[in-house]
Order: sequence, then structure tokens, then C-alpha cells
Amino acid sequence: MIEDVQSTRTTCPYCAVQCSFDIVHDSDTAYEMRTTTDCPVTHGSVCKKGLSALEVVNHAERLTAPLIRKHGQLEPASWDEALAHVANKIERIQRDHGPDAFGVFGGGSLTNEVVYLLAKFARVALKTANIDYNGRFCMSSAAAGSWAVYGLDRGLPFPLEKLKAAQCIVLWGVNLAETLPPVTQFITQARRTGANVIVIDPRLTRTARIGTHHLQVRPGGDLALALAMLNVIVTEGRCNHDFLERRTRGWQGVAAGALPFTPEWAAERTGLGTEQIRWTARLIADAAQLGPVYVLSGRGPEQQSKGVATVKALINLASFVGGLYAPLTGQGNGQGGREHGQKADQLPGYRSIEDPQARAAIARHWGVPEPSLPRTGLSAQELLEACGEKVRGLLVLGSNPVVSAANANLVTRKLESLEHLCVIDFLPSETAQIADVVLPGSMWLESDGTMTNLEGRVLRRKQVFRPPGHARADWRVLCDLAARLGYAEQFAFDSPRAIFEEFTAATRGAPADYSGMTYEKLEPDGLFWPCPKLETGDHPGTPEPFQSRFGHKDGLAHLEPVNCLDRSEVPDLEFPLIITTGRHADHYQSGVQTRRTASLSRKVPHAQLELHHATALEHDLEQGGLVSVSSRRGRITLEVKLSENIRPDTVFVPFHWGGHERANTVTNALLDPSSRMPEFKLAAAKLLRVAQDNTAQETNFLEQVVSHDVLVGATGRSSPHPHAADSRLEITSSND
Ligand SMILES: Nc1nc2c(c(=O)[nH]1)N[C@H]1C(S)=C(S)[C@@H](COP(=O)(O)OP(=O)(O)OC[C@H]3O[C@@H](n4cnc5c(=O)[nH]c(N)nc54)[C@H](O)[C@@H]3O)O[C@H]1N2
Ligand SMILES: Nc1nc2c(c(=O)[nH]1)N[C@H]1C(S)=C(S)[C@@H](COP(=O)(O)OP(=O)(O)OC[C@H]3O[C@@H](n4cnc5c(=O)[nH]c(N)nc54)[C@H](O)[C@@H]3O)O[C@H]1N2
Ligand code: SF4
Ligand SMILES: [Mo]
Repeated sequence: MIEDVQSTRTTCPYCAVQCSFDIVHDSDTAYEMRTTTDCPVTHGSVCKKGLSALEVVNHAERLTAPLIRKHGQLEPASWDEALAHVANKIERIQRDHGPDAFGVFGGGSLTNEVVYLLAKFARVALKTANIDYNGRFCMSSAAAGSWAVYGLDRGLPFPLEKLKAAQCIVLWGVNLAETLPPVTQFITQARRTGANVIVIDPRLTRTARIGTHHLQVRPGGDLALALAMLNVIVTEGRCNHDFLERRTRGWQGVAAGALPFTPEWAAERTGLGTEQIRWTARLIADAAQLGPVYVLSGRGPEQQSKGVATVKALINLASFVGGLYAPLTGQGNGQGGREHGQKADQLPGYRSIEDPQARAAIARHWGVPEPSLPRTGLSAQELLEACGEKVRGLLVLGSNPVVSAANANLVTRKLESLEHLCVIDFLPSETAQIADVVLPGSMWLESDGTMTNLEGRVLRRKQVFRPPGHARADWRVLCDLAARLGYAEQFAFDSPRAIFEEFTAATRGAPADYSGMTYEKLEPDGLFWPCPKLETGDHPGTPEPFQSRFGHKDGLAHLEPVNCLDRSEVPDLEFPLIITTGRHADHYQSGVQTRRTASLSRKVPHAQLELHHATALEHDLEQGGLVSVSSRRGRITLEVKLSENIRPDTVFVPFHWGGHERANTVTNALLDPSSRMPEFKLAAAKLLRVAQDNTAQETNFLEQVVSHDVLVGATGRSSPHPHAADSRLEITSSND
């Protein structure tokens, strides 16, 4: 009926920009998603992923009933049966092996309400130390570096608008034209008024094309490059002493520490010329004389086994010219997701689980004795790799680690060896397909909540529909399960608003203080944290927390000298190339939603290996042909995409696919010593041409070896194309 049609303003299900949309709908159908110039973040520009998000809401594969594995197959069950089954498994595993034997794995796409609830569920209902989440794979290095040096991680510590007035923006390993597309408007506006935009990426990306300068760094060379640029700035006397004196401490040690790292030292490590390094450092320092300089990183320099050291080096570089460093957060609630307790070492409000005061405050808030709160548990990759041994059961909510964790063959085997795997999802992700119980949760427009975007701006997410069939809102699933475990009283919430009220009160006095926020005050433009509750009046929020002070008690940035310790895999005769991984504009994350979005997947149905013409020639590969890529961990088969835009020593693959196209089959799970971030951006690899008959021929001319090999998984398939069988996966076929 025409009079039923209404419009609900909410935010996008995907990335950390959190663009606003108006959903035009009636009580059970969404007709349209409209952009709105009222969007406080991007003023109406969005990307095609966001705009296509409705396509998957009514997808035929939506999970609408709980599923329990019986005789190897996932079969529909009632909520009663499924919840009793999961609660039983939890109780049995914890009774036999202790509370930490049951783990929890969360995600950065969940609302703050669900993140808070999951953190409380793990610590109160399960009493397990082992809760971690996919943000460990995402923001952990940037967060650890920012906390150490700035004393706080608030992602971008200023609204995106501020970028327009920059004199120089360094986009370090971030391909925002594909990953945060509407942010490009702020970059191009800065360019129009004369800013230099320096893009540092092994590929000449779409982002590099909107920049003024491109440094085609060798993967993993970022730390050496940052150190060498700092060396130039220090040795040529280009430091901003005023900023260093007023806003930092420890800079003298950093300056002295930079002396050995000359551009000559860095040239081979970075794959760049000494003059290019010198010239770029001077460009940044000169621009800083005229106005603001921002060094913004993406996952390129962060997803490395030296990610934290690299982030600290980027902060040093920015600080020495008087500029600011900030990471660009990735997931929809990647910022809130890392603040409210689903990380193994955190309690809500971005507090440390080891801090006695924080423990006491949260224990009081939750009505439990302080000693009952667990301590720091295993980090994401370590938690997944402990499955089947230290960890016997796992609850996954908001992640698809079978596709997205490093060294995914190993991780999948570990998950399969669990006594119990429970996945809460709205689609049959690859991880749900190997679960023992799948609980149907809610999509973005099926529950109320809040999301904290990449600027630290907290925005309202609004419910438009009820979850389909027997599916339930995620928060309700957690409350129901907690009740089964005997914690009905602590999880007696009747709405996301009730959770929000308890959650914001829990953050009072914490670094990420949301206590002054209410659902009403978050409209229309959101509020930036910290936003404490005041005795009188409303706190306006804090758009620029670093404007005059950093997060440490003394208000200063605590700069640290950084060394170039490198444990990364180096290419050798057997694995002569570097493989790096990342994203494609048309797909999102582990691809569960975008591979099922017809308008996106029609255009980009498969993972392609991007490689340079010269490398292709050397390996006898042609456009559209098949290539097998192997590393010390495994082998995948991909279509060849020839390019002039990538270093000849490097190949690139997006990680949005599973099966034989799964990038993480080849990635290295070497962890950063402090953030525990796996090395997604760098592994040694070799290529093998896949002949028509699916026989792989080694054509590595460097080694002058030609051998024949049969591709794992590429033989015995009825389809002439090894990808075809992956396009529609049956939920019941997983454990056959
Ligand atoms: N379309 C799309 N958008 C997304 C997502 C998505 O899946 N798809 N995911 C969201 C999420 S969660 C995140 S975290 C962000 C990530 O956003 P980005 O950080 O922009 O994404 P990536 O493609 O992982 O990496 C960025 C760039 O790093 C480069 N790179 C690879 N290795 C290195 C290296 O060693 N050094 C340097 N300097 N660069 C290197 C790659 O070539 C790539 O262009 O995107 C968000 N937005
Ligand atoms: N090789 C390589 N691997 C990477 C990366 C890389 O650059 N290279 N990047 C890493 C990064 S930065 C990230 S963030 C991770 C992301 O990878 P994942 O952690 O796998 O994240 P998603 O693909 O978003 O998975 C989300 C899953 O949860 C479901 N889901 C999403 N939202 C909700 C919700 O609100 N409720 C419920 N119940 N379910 C939900 C989706 O259907 C999907 O199955 O991948 C990491 N892995
Ligand atoms: S930029 Fe991010 S938030 Fe905006 S429409 Fe695209 S995916 Fe959604
Ligand atoms: Mo991410």
C-alpha cells in the first residue's frame, strides 16, 4: 500500500566510513536505498557495495532456522533444541577442561551493543579468558602503535573534512579509492588547493592515480622507508623543533637512532632509489612549513610481522615535521569493535583487563567478584591455532576465519578438530559450513544499535525489519544462550536500547567514554567520543581529541626509537616472488555477502592474480589463463590478470574468495610480537602455469627447472573451470 511506504535513515552494512542511507520500505519489503546529502560523513557520496546491499537481504540462502549437525549434515532444529545443545556442549567442555577451553571469536561489523554483550557473555557467562576477534587481523598494529606513542587510539583523531586543508597527505599502503571510496573527495579537494598526495604502495592503484607522487615500495619495505625518510629529515636539519619540544618527548633518542638508516641502507630493502627517498622526505618537510601534514596508513604497512614497529616509525616521521599520523579503520564498526571488550586484553571503554581499577569498576558494573573476571587470553590467530587442543569449543559471531585467517589450511583443520563449533551468522559462510551448530542471526537492518566510524563518530543504526523466519537478533541470541547457562538475570535485556544504557554507563571515566550519549543525542550527526556524562548539560563530544594534548597523562606523544628487525619470509630460489594480498572495490572481506550480490559478483566473479607483464612472460602466463600460486603453506589456483601497475617482483591477490581461490591458503601466520597481527601482506611464493588439462608446469626461468605437477583440487572436477564448483556451496556438503 502506498500509505505504508516509509523511509528509515540508517547506515551502510559495510565499511568504516558508515555512509548514511534512506531505506524506502513498507512493513516487509525494502524498495530502494537512497543516498542522502544529510549524511554527516560523506554528504551523499557512497560506493557501489553499499548501494547494492539490499540485494542480499532476501537472498535464498539466508539462514532462517537453527541448524544442528546430525550424521554429518546440518539439519533444521528448533531454537529450544539448538540452544540446549550448545549450552550442554559448553558446560561439558568447561567441566572437563576448564573455563578457558571454550573460546569466543567476534567481529568488527557488529554493533557496539553486540560487542559489549559478547564481551560480557565471555567474561560473565563463560568466564573464559579466550575471547578475541577479527580486528586483531585489521587494526591491532595501528592501535598498539597509537596507544604506545599517542597514549590513545581514536583512529582518525579528526573529522575527514579536515583533510581538505592539508598541505601534504601521505597515503601509506591504503587503497582508499577502492576501499573507502567516498573519502577520495577529501583528498582530491586537498589536491585542488595545492596539496601533495604521496601514495606508498607496491601497486599503482586507483588511489595512486589520484595522488601527486607514487612510491612503489617493495612489500615489507615500509619500516626501512620510514626510517630512511626520517634520517633525511634529521640529517638535513628539517625537523620541526617547535612541535617536537611542545608536543612530544623522547625525540632526541629517535633522532640519534635514525642516523644509521640512510637512504643508501634502505634502497635495496625498499626497492626504491636513494634520490627518490631523499626527494620525498624533503617534499613532506617542505609542505609542513606551509600547513598540516597527515600520514595515513591502511593495512599495507600494518599487516606485517613488524607492523607495530612500522606504525611507530610512521608516527616518528609525522611528528618530526610537526604532522599527525592516523590509521584509516576498515570495518563498519572496526573502531567501536576494538574498544568494548571483545579483544582478549580489553574491558569495555578501551580499558585494560590487567588494570586493577578497570577490573574493579567493570566487576562492580556486572555484579560479579573482581577475581572471577578472567585475565588476558589468546589473540585471534593463536586462539584459532589452539583449537582442538587448549581450546575445545568455539563460538563465532561476525567473522569467517576459514577464509580470512592467515595460513587458512591449518586454521580450517584446527576448527574441524573442535569438539564443538557454534557459528551465529545470517548466511552460510565457509565457517558456518563446518560448524556443529549454526544459529541464524540478524543483518544490519534487522536490529537497532550504534556504530563508531573511522572518525570516532558514533552513529545510529536503525531497525527496518524483523529477522526473517526463525532468525533472531544477535543480541537476543546471546541473551537466550546466557539464560540457558544460568545467567538470565545478568542478560535480562529487552532491547538494544537497554543494552546501550548499561554499556555507556560501563564506559564512564574510561578512555572511550560514551556515557554522555543517548540514542536521541546521536541524531542527526552522531557524537565523537570521548563524550562523558556531565552533571549539568550535554557534552558536545570530542571531534579532535589530539588538538592540544595527546592521550598520555603528560599530554605528550612519547616517541620511541625504532629498529629494523625483520623476521619476514624472504624470496629464495624455490619461492622467488613476493605475494601480497588485499581488496577489490567490488567485494567485501571474506566475500560472504558480496559474492552473493549479483550486481557485484557478475562483474567480478573470481579472484585474479595480478602480476606484471614481465613476470608473466617469464612464467609463460597469459591474460585469462590459469596459474597456480604456492607458498610454504599451500597452493591456490587463480585466473591471470596482467598489469603494468605492479612491481615485477610482487604478485597480488584479493582475499574475498574461498576454496581454490583462497588467498589465505598461502599467507604466513608469522605474528607481530606485540600486536599479534599475522603477516597478511608478505609471503614468498612461486607460480606455476596451469595447462589446459589442469597439469601444472613449472616454468620458473630463474631456476631453469621445468617440472610437471598435478594441481590439488583442480583434477577430477567435472567443470572445465576450477572455479565453477565454488560459486554455490551447499551447506550440507561441508563435512562429506
Ligand atoms: N571494497 C572493499 N572495501 C573495504 C573492504 C573490503 O573488503 N572491500 N574492507 C574494509 C576493511 S575491514 C579494511 S581493513 C579496509 C582496508 O583498506 P586498505 O588498507 O586500503 O586495503 P588493502 O587492499 O588490504 O591494502 C591496501 C594496499 O596495501 C598495498 N600493500 C600490499 N602490501 C604492502 C606493503 O607491504 N606495503 C605497503 N605500503 N602497501 C602494501 C596493497 O597493494 C593495497 O593497495 O578496507 C575496508 N573497505
Ligand atoms: N589475506 C588477507 N586476509 C585478511 C586480510 C587481508 O588484507 N589479506 N584482511 C583482514 C581484515 S583487515 C579483516 S577486517 C578480516 C575480515 O574478515 P572476516 O573476519 O571473515 O570478516 P567478514 O568477511 O566481514 O565476516 C563476517 C562474517 O560474519 C557475518 N556477519 C557480518 N555482520 C554480521 C552481523 O551483524 N551479525 C552476524 N550474526 N553475522 C554477521 C558475515 O555474513 C560473514 O560470514 O580479514 C582479514 N584477513
Ligand atoms: S564507502 Fe563504505 S560505508 Fe560508504 S557506501 Fe561504501 S561500503 Fe558503505
Ligand atoms: Mo579490516
